Amino acid sequence: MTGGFRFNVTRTDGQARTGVIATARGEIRTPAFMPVGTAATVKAMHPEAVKALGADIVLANTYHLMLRPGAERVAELGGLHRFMNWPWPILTDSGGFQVMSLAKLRKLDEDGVTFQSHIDGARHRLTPERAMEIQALLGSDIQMQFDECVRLPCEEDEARRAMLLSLRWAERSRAAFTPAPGRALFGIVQGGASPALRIESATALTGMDFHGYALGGLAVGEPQEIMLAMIETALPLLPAGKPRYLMGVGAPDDLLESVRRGIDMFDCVMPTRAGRHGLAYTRRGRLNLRNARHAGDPAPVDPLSASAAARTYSRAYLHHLVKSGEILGMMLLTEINLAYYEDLMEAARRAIAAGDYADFCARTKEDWALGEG
Ligand code: PRF
Repeated sequence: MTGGFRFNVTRTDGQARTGVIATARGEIRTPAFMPVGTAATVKAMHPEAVKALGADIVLANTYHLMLRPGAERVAELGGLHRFMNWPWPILTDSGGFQVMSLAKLRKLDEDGVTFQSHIDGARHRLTPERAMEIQALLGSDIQMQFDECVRLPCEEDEARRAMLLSLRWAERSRAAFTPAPGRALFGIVQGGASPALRIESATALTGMDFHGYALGGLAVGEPQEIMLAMIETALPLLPAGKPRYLMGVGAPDDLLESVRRGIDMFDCVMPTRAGRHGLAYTRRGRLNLRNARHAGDPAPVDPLSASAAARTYSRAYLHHLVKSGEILGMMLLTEINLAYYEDLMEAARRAIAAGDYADFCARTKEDWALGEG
C-alpha cells in the first residue's frame, strides 16, 4: 500500500532520524513540524508566508470543515488546496478527537459518534467511513484513521475499550480509504498510559500495513515522562521505514525529546495560539509580551533569529500592539513563533545529519535556560 507515497530515511543518529516524505504535492523534510490550519487557515498567516517560514505541510481538520463550509462544498470548489491557496501537502485529522473536545452532546457507539455542532447545535454523525469520505472530498494528502482518544489519567479498562474500538475503526478506515497516487492513510496507536495496551495497539496496526503511524492519546494531561515512556514503548514495534507522527505535540522541549526517540512529524496549536495571546517563542525561552517590563524596551524579540519579524519589531511595539488588541500583534507573534518552530526542526534535521543531535539538544536547552533577562 505505497502508491506514490514514499518515505526515505537519509540519516539516523541514535534513534533520531532525518529523511524525506514524498507526496504527490511535494516533499516533506523530516523531522517536520506541521502548522495547524484547523479551518482551512493557519490563523493570522498568509499561506505563502507559512511556506516561506519552512513549513512543507499543514494540518486541517475534518471536524471543523465538515461543519463549515462542508466537505462537499470544498470538493465542488476544487478541493482544499485550491480553496485555501496552499498547493503543498495537507494532512487532515479525522474528527473524533475534535468531536470529543469541542462538540456538544456527544454519543459514542460501536459504529461511530453522533454530536451537536459547537457552532449552531445542528446534529451530525461521524463514522470511520464518513471520516474517510470527508478527507477524500477535501483532497487530503495524508488522511488519518478515525479513532477514539481518552484523556489521562484514565482507568485501564476505559483505555482498553477505546484502544480496541480504535483498532476496529482502523480496519474500517482502511477498508473505506480510496487509494490514489501519492495519497496516504495513517493508523493511530492508542492505549492511554499503559505499556501493554500500547504494545497491543502498535502490533495490531502494524499488521494492517498503513502508510504511516501516529501516536495518539498523548499530551492529554499526563506528565512528559509518561509521554516519552509511551513513545519508547510503541516505536520499536512500528516499521522503521514508515513515518511516525506524534499528534498534538508540543512544547519545544517535547519536540526535541520526541525526535531523540524517533518521531518524524508533529502538529500543535501551541506556536499559533500562543502568538494570538501575546507570547513569543525565542532561542532564550518564552517571552510574555503582555508583561509591563516590555513597555519601554526598544530591543527586538531576538536579534539573531532567522525571522525578520523577530529581528525588526521592538518588544515595546509588540507590547503596545498586544495590549491594544491590534490584529498586527497577533500576526507578528504568530509569524515569530512559527519561524521559531520551523527553524528548530531545520536545526534538528541538520544536527541529525551531522551526527550531533545530543549536543544540539544540550546547547538548545542551555540557551532556553539563560532566559530573557
Ligand atoms: N487522535 C486524533 N487526533 C489527535 C489526537 C488523537 O489521539 C491527539 C492527542 N494528542 C491530538 N490530535 N485523531
